Amino acid sequence: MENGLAVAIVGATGAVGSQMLRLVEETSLPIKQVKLLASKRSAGVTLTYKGQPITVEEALPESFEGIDIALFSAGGSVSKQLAPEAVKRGAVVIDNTSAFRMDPNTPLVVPEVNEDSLKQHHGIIANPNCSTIQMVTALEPLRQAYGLKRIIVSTYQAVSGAGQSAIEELKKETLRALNQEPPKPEILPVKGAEKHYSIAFNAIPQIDVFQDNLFTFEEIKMINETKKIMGDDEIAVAATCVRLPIITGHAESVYIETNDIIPDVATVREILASAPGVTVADDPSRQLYPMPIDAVGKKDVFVGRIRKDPDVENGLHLWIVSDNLLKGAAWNSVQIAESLVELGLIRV
Ligand code: NAP
Ligand code: 3JM
Repeated sequence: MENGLAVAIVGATGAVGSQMLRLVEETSLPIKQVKLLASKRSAGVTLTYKGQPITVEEALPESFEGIDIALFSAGGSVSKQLAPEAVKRGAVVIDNTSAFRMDPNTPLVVPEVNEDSLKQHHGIIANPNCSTIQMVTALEPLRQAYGLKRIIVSTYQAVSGAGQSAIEELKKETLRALNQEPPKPEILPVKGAEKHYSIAFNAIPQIDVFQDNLFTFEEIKMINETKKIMGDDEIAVAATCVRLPIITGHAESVYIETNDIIPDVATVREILASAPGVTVADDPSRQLYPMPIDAVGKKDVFVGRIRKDPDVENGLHLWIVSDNLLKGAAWNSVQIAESLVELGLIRV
């Protein structure tokens, strides 16, 4: 048999899947075959991989015959149905949905934070939520240095996190507003919800559905996933997730309380500057801070506006920005695939 990896992308036509395809083109992994899967609707569509046309096929259980790595990004119900079928056929699944994230048998992985947990996988590896990934990537080096007692985060999230149709809705609603036409939202804040609100020139404090405890599911994902990835249920986490009229790039205002007192901001900048996957952009004297526009297309997590709380000696404020489709989704997944090979957990 030919050496190399056969990789399937499930949801290849979507906002996340199309980024996965670009990153699979760039990776140094030895790839012998790429299979592109989506729903019946897109079967027959042609996408390109390294300049060669590949026809998208309908994702079916038998699609995974001979596949080594399956990158799933087609929603939770597709993952629940097809990820076990892929595993049954010998594939390792890297799943971008919330379907398996909190399953105790499924590692939930951000390679910069808990790469070793990949060793415990049973066929499925979960990729965390976009907002969780960028936050834990930036906070883990500070947790290592000072210990972490509490996190309070408010997010400023881009519409691409809700898929291709939400990007279209932002564009349409913006045009309608500029043309003084009445709003006609059909997707946001949540597909299929009773009410929809226009995202144009707005801020919507609802991402995903409400839970009994009055938090939204996006907020609950951030809370639960952060504890699981950092391996510490004692960290207090509270989140408020807000959708903004930005196409790509999530921003987060993050407040942390550490166990040990942080000496000064310069030390925090040094720790973060030497951390993997993190870039510090923090110089108020030059008006330098991260913004979603500058993060688009980049793989790193950007941190700025670092300040010590004036009243709480172990309190620190940070502003964390990243491309939600890259580190928040597709890049973290491809990184996991690269880690699996580096750790010898997958045969090439
Ligand atoms: P999207 O732009 O709406 O794309 C959805 C993709 O799923 C399309 O390729 C679509 O194919 C495919 N699909 C839909 N139903 C399917 C079915 N029954 N069988 C096979 N494929 C099907 O959404 P997206 O933003 O790329 O997100 C996709 C999923 O990834 C989300 O639902 C979410 O679970 C996850 N996600 C994760 C993160 C993260 O933070 N890790 C971020 C965003 C999204 P068609 O072209 O055929 O419709
Ligand atoms: C981001 O199953 C679905 O309808 C997808 C909902 C969704 C998720 C999720 O819960 O998997 C949309 C956008 C995510 C995510 O990454 O958590």
